[in-house]
Amino acid sequence: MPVKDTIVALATPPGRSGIGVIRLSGSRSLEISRHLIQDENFVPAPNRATLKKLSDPITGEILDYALLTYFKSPHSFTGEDIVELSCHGSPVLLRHLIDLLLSLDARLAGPGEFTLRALANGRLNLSQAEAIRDLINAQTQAAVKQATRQLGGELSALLQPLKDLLLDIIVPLESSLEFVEDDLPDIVVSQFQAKLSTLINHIEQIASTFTTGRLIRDGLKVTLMGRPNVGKSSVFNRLLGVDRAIVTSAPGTTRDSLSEAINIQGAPVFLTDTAGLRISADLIENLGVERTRRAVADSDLIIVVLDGSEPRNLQDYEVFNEVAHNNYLIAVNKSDLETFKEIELEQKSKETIPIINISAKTGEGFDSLRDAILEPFATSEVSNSGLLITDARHFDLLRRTQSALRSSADLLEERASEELVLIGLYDALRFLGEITGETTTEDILSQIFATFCIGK
Ligand SMILES: Nc1nc2c(ncn2[C@@H]2O[C@H](COP(=O)(O)OP(=O)(O)OP(=O)(O)O)[C@@H](O)[C@H]2O)c(=O)[nH]1
Ligand SMILES: [Mg+2]
Repeated sequence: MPVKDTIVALATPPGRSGIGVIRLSGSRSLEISRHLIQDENFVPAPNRATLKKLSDPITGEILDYALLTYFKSPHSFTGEDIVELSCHGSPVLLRHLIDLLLSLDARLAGPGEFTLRALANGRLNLSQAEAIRDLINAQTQAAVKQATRQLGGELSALLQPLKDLLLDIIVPLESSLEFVEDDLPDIVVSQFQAKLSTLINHIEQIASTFTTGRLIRDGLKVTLMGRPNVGKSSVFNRLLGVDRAIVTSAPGTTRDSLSEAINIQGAPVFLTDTAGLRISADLIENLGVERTRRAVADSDLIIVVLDGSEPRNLQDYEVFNEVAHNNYLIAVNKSDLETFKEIELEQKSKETIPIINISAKTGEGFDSLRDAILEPFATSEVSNSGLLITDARHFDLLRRTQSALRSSADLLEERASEELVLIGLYDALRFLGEITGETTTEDILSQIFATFCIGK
């Protein structure tokens, strides 16, 4: 990977803002910036902001008054020379300044390239670099907390004792390979076995946090479904806490799917209200029904809304047919009405499908509904957990570590030769190392950094 050239990118989001920060990293950062401030001899004190006039290097026209901050290698985020220009946050101005910097031979940074350079220069490890991406993308407080912990190096700290324990098995096995003529004595073998099973259990426990960790990071897609007028939009509004969707007493009010993000116990939930499911002569309504079907296909969970104040009808059964192959729960709405009846499902799967009585009008039953939404996905109270595995890559590597260790444990049990036992142990060590990036190959790195945004 070329790390010699000097890269530039907007570090703040595109759009109008109070300030916009342009960041340069590389050995020529300062030299390139000098052209914009038209002072060839400018030597800023590191880590200090200086107010400077930025001008067009050719015409001399003043473009902005900006704060220039210089971070001298190796004491910077990337480990290289960095110049940050805090300009006024006009998208037109910022684009023009970046164009000028590019014409002065800086190169536009690729996604995550600043962080990649930080990694290459040993300023952070791979799981910390991933934590920066996750922190920026975090949707809830709980996700921010997890990313910050990982950024602080907690994941690497958690894995280090495991690697040490693994080396405690590898090293004596290697030396017995060299020096011991006979088979390993039983007592030694059982010591190794005990250590291996401690390791396997520990990794199991860490990996099992992924169910909750994934939920916190990626969230859930939940779709409300039901025949017209059962109160889907009313349920949607109450879960949101604002009157977002239009509610009327006329069936067929919602024509198009409507999505909003909510937060349930720290987990981001993307909630979609849909058009009531019925076949109608109305073209727009039928298009809406098509969208409903698409939302259903794309959801982790469907909430089938029924009107508990009325008997079930054919349209309700039509809804059950639509969701038969999905993960769903049933919310029986309008529990505040006199005519409300708890439902008896004739479906054979009734024991496994949660049924919750609610009233979108009074809010009754909504706490149970929220719990029921997370139930199948969260193993523990979401916001108060310890460090969680949030990344599918990490989870996969932990699983692979486990199976490598298990195969070594089996071979040890069969008294197979030390060489064979060692293969799985070295694999396990490599997999653990890939989490923090000690043993990650170039192409995996580029895949990971492709998921970053530009300017990070
Ligand atoms: N009493 C009572 N009325 C409710 C409740 N929830 C919804 N309603 C009423 O039921 C009617 C339909 O509500 P909506 O939320 O528009 O129903 P919907 O399922 O979104 O309807 P469509 O968009 O037409 O499919 C409105 O008159 C609501 O005020 C409830 O819990 N109790
Ligand atoms: Mg509606």
